Amino acid sequence: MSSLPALNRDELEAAIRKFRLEGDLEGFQELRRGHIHDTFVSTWRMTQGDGSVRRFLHQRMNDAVFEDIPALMHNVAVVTRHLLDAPVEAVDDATAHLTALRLVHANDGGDYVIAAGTPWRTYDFVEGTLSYDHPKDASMAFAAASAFGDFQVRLSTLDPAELRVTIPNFFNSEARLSQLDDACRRDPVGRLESVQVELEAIRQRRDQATVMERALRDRTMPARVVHGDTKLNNVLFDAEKDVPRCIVDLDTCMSGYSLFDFGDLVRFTAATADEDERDLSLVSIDMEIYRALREGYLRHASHFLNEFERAHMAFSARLVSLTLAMRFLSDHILGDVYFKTSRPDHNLHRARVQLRLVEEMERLFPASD
Ligand code: GN1
Ligand code: MG
Repeated sequence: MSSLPALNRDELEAAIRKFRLEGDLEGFQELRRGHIHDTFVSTWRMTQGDGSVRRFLHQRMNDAVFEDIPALMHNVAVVTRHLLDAPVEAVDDATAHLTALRLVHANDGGDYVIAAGTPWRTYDFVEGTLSYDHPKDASMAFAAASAFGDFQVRLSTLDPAELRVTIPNFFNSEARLSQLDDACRRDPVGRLESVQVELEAIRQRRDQATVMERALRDRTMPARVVHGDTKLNNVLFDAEKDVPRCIVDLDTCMSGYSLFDFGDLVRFTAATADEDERDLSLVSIDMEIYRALREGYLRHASHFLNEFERAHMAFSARLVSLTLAMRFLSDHILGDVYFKTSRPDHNLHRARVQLRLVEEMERLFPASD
């Protein structure tokens, strides 16, 4: 299981106190979310003024996954600043209440600190919001997709070259396939024999892995700044009004291709089951949600998508699922060294869900849809 070394309360408090936070620390607790970092929330009572309470979100960053933390934090700082400065172009229900994440500076003025041997960062906690693994209804899916489309529009004025590559080939399906091939050649924990069915499903679709990379190489499709992890739970919704308030998890904001974000949004949000469901008969695509995601995404993104991109929306949903299946399967074969796991064969179950989603998408809509 890939996770960071355990932490005691004193170490956690020492890390938190390295940031410019005012008032009395009342307490902190862990927030269990995500497969990569460790997240905590602290509560502070103001000693001046009305004695109100403020909360902050702290993350112990996983420097095994993100080997270049300065580059990662450079990107987060550039993107948050750009979002805070960029005006919202078209205001509608999905974008009217959006705010950007705000980093809290460390006492030394930097954007992150090293504490107990690992890197930490702090954000303002976005109060009064909730996140969802499954949309309540089609209008929530539409709003999330619309907010991600708007996010891309606002970042379209940021030169992709300003952002550093934090994980090489992160969006590159060809490279993910080579990494899987490599994992199979090494087979370090002897799991290869037991994953032949999954490997065969990927083998039958190998050709798909080259489509987007070829289009990027011959400039049929432009490289653009993307979010890179557009799961529904990376949109914080207003707890009362159900409208998007903030897009979070900016770690993979880098140069990529726009449809990656659309594909990732579909494979997570339109899925009828959890990402690690064991009963594959429950895993399919909710077509009403799928259609709402398309419409929502196009609400803002249609202004800049070119002909190739418009023609490959459905394909991208298949490809992003297939590629994530390769990643989960590689990690299973390598002995679970990347994604956090909490049960045996967790990554294998996750890979199976993604492969089932690919099959369901193939059954339910054409790639050229
Ligand atoms: C990881 O940790 P989390 O849940 O934000 C992963 C994404 C995957 C996702 C699958 C840096 O994101 O690429 O799509 O799991 N992030 C990284 O749930 O690898
Ligand atoms: Mg993420």
